[in-house]
Amino acid sequence: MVDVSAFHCDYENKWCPGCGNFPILEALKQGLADQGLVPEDVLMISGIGQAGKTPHFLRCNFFHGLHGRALPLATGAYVANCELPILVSMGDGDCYGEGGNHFLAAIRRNPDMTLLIHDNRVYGLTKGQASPTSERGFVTKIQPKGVRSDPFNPAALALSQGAGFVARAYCGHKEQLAGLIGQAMDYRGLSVIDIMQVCVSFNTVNTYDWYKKRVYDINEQGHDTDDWNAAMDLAMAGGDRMATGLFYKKNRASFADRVPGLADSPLAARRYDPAQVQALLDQA
Ligand SMILES: Cc1ncc(C[n+]2csc(CCOP(=O)(O)OP(=O)(O)O)c2C)c(N)n1
Ligand code: SF4
Repeated sequence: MVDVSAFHCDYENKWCPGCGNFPILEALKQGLADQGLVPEDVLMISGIGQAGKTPHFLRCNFFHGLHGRALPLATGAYVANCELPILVSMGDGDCYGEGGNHFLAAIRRNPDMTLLIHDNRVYGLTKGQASPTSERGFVTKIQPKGVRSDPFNPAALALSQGAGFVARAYCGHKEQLAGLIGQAMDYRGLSVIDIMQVCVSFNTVNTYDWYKKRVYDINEQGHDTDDWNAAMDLAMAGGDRMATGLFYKKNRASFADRVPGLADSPLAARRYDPAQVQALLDQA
């Protein structure tokens, strides 16, 4: 068993005290340690935002890319070495706004990686603009009369597009999140975990108290994770009860299963053979 402290990193952390990113980071370390992984074997890719800083505070290999672009970067790393455990850390603005089309493409391609979306329903890093998951009416400095658009429903969208592993978690329930991260890493294909995260500085609506009254664990209540219709009902349910847990799991061909060149061994493990390259050039 790997100790959680193996993933500890001393880099100075400037997240606000009380930020929901802290328990997510702790759950992440726990989930990785439970997998028996060591930092040298883990790759995390992120984009821009408070959530995008997560790998700075985790001992692991990481690449911090552009806003919204973590998924294509991670897909590139996966194509190079489809045996690497890859995690992607994004904010709701990063994943569903700037990177929305990459989210759709990743569901279609189904690369084997774990996507963690820290969904605080606001743009934290840029000081509080509305995000795609902000509730209609949510007031911000640049939306003083409230957001006019309807919020995006991540779990429902992922389910509707055929994602094979769809979960929703809450930052205040670390044990549950660590368990979901473990299950996501065991799944072969894209696993999506939308994590409801508190932003204590710029979202005074969706607070710890607000969530505490609403969240419940569907897996403790015997939800059937094979049942797509039941999963969709849970994802769509509004009101005062907010479902968390693994909504849906189904085996799908991963990206490596679909591309014959990746089936035998990862590209990174193959020897460069200049003669083969020359032969291809000669044929061109
Ligand atoms: C192409 C581009 N557009 C806009 C920005 C400015 N920007 C930086 S972070 C961010 C939003 C961050 O919000 P979110 O992804 O929800 O993450 P959080 O900070 O809340 O964790 C924006 C708009 C940028 N860096 N690059
Ligand atoms: S602004 Fe919000 S998301 Fe960013 S560190 Fe502070 S509490 Fe966390």
